[in-house]
Amino acid sequence: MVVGLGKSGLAAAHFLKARGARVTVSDARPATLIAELSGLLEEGFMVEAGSHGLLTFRRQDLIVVSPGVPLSTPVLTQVRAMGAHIIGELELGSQFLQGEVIAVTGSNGKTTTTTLIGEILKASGRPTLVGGNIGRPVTAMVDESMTESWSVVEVSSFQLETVETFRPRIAMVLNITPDHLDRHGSFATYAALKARITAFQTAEDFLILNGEDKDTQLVAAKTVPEGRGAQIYWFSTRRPIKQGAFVYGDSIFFVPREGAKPEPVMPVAEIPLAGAHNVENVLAAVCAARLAGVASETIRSAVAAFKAVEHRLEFVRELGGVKYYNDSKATNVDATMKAVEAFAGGIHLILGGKDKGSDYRVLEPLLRERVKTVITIGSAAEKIAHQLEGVVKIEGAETLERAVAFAHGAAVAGDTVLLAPACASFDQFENYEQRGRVFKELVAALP
Ligand code: UMA
Repeated sequence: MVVGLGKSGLAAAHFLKARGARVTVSDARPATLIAELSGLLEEGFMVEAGSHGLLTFRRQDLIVVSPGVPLSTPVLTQVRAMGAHIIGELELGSQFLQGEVIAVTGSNGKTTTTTLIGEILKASGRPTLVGGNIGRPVTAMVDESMTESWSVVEVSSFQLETVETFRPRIAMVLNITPDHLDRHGSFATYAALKARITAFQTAEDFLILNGEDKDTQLVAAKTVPEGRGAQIYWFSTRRPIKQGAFVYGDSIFFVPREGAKPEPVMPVAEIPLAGAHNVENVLAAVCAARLAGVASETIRSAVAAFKAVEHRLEFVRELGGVKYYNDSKATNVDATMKAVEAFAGGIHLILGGKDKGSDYRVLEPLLRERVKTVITIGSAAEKIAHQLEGVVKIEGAETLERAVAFAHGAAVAGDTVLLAPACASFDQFENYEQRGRVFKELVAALP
């Protein structure tokens, strides 16, 4: 049984069928909205559309859920109580993936870091696959994997909810800040889910953690006490550390094991990405690549040649001295803070979309310091305006189109117009990518 017919569900269903399983797929969307429906029926899948029925879910040997389907979905709670075996698409795929796995989680920076590690490994000549939450389901990577492969897998909290053996050779937690609280209920549950990335690692494996983030330090506590956890490597932009990667003076260093001499890797100035958070992402990637045996010179040239990933603090255009940046991937408050921190001041910030139970008041000091206007869009607009009342000038634009038009009128030479909305996009867009593309089109069309 496969639940959800998005990218993950479709990949998992075909993966299972190719291995001889009799597969039923179930999606809450009505049949008329499932474009693949007739094709699936023709291929011999049983399909349930419009709801998840208990009868369909009972007596299945295995239930594979898509990341977007919470374990708390009533039908899953019911069949779990009856003893059903439920795993996620990542768990399924990882059981069959050949070669070594590097798994990247964290609240922010996952996609950039995953892509960067992929580029470094490719530059070193290793057969490299990149997938997971970044967009290519793990079950779709399996056939291409070989014993010599390195798979770099971006992993979300949604996927970690349903792992039961997932054991990456190298795992990392970049940072843990509040996100997806609407799904997970509390920050504690969300942070505990992130820690599951190391739950099945052993002393032969490596865990890379952010040495400046107290919640990721708690992840270390999860792996160490039993004495059978992964070997921990830290990264820090602020201080030399005993084992891992750090910035000292103008350069990045790596210490392969406690007591060893720090190896110089590259000057910080050669990192071609904006924002201090990207230095952290590079440090994490340096750690992973060195642990995978890639030479420092290869890492240095691959990092220097790296281009910002689309929708992540992506420079769009300069018009009349005003710079426009697309950070549509900033779908939570912490990501927005990092985006704002990348600019000294004069920011017109477009905020809003679908609220995820976030507290926007934490933005207050940064808004006071660097932001001229907050321009709100989407269904979260009212909550944002209410929470930030009196902090900064707020303009309610409702749509992205009006927000861009307003920003264009208000900004003067030297200012920055930044889309870093701190919210999901689903109230007005298909996904954050579409939101980012619409923003870029609107900006490109400005006279
Ligand atoms: N559905 C049900 N029942 C439900 C809920 C959903 O049937 O109770 C159905 C929907 O009708 C839809 C399907 O499930 O047809 C969607 O499944 P999905 O939400 O898992 O989406 P996929 O297309 O399979 O994409 C997922 C990830 N999406 C989510 O985690 C929400 C993609 O991450 C990922 O790229 C893809 O698998 C491949 O691994 C996106 C994401 O937003 C980028 N991730 C979150 C984030 O990064 O913040 C975690």
